[in-house]
Amino acid sequence: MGKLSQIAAAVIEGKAAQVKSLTEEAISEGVSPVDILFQGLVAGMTKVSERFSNEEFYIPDVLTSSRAVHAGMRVVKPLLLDKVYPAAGKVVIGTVAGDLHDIGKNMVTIFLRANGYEVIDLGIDVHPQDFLEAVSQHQPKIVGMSALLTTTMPMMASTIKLLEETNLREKVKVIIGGAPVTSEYCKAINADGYAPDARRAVELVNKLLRESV
Ligand code: B1M
Repeated sequence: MGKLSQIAAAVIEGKAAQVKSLTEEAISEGVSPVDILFQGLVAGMTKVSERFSNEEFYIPDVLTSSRAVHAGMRVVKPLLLDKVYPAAGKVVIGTVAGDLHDIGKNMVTIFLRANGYEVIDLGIDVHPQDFLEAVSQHQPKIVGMSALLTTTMPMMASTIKLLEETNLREKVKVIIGGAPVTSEYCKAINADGYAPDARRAVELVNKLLRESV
């Protein structure tokens, strides 16, 4: 089995220490950190998602696999960020209120930072008021919201509404993402853009900032 498949398998088995050591070995063998992220860590997590949907896996299994993904991400993150870029712009990002899923949001954060953006990561369970305060304090060009639950997606709309009510909406571009989010939902809530994955989130931010110049 190749190193990337071994990493994916260790994620599925929820073996954080093994994921960490396999990731370190892969790096020392010259495997690209981006391939480790997508073909190792995310590939493993995708299988976990499928097994969870098929009821072969339960919440504790998903949780141990999530921890294993984070163990690998901690190894690749500095390598994706080791280049020095001029500051491309400031982004405030968070997972919306009531939602604790952060793997996808963390990937978007890593990719934005790797592309020269200064990212203020507000973490998980970020309430509309917290986004508002971060926008006032940091004055970013972009606000990014992630949601993985259909029940928490409306928090994206609530945050945009609050930004509108406080006249901060026109100062920022709002982008959204997460597995249940769609471009139709993006239009419906008056966000500026939706990205289905971390790479396209960077492309979207680049595009929005080019348009706003
Ligand atoms: Co939960 N969970 N979970 N979960 N979980 C889902 C989302 C679910 C689809 C599983 C299922 O039932 N099939 C389901 C939601 C159903 C729904 O709403 N329709 C679900 C549920 C129900 C729950 C609980 C309610 C379970 C319970 O307690 N009964 C509970 C809720 C907790 C809460 O948030 N309040 C819960 C808990 C958990 C864990 C804590 C165990 C764990 C999260 C750990 C963590 O994140 N630290 C977990 C996980 C891991 C999942 C699944 C299996 C995997 C999510 C993931 O990390 N994917 C998920 C199943 C699924 O998604 N099919 C599931 C990998 C990640 C790389 O992808 O996050 O989509 P993703 O991010 C992508 C893109 O979406 C995009 O880029 C990323 C990378 O390319 N993207 C953005 C994401 N954010 C973006 C932002 C952007 C742009 C792009 O701009 C700002």
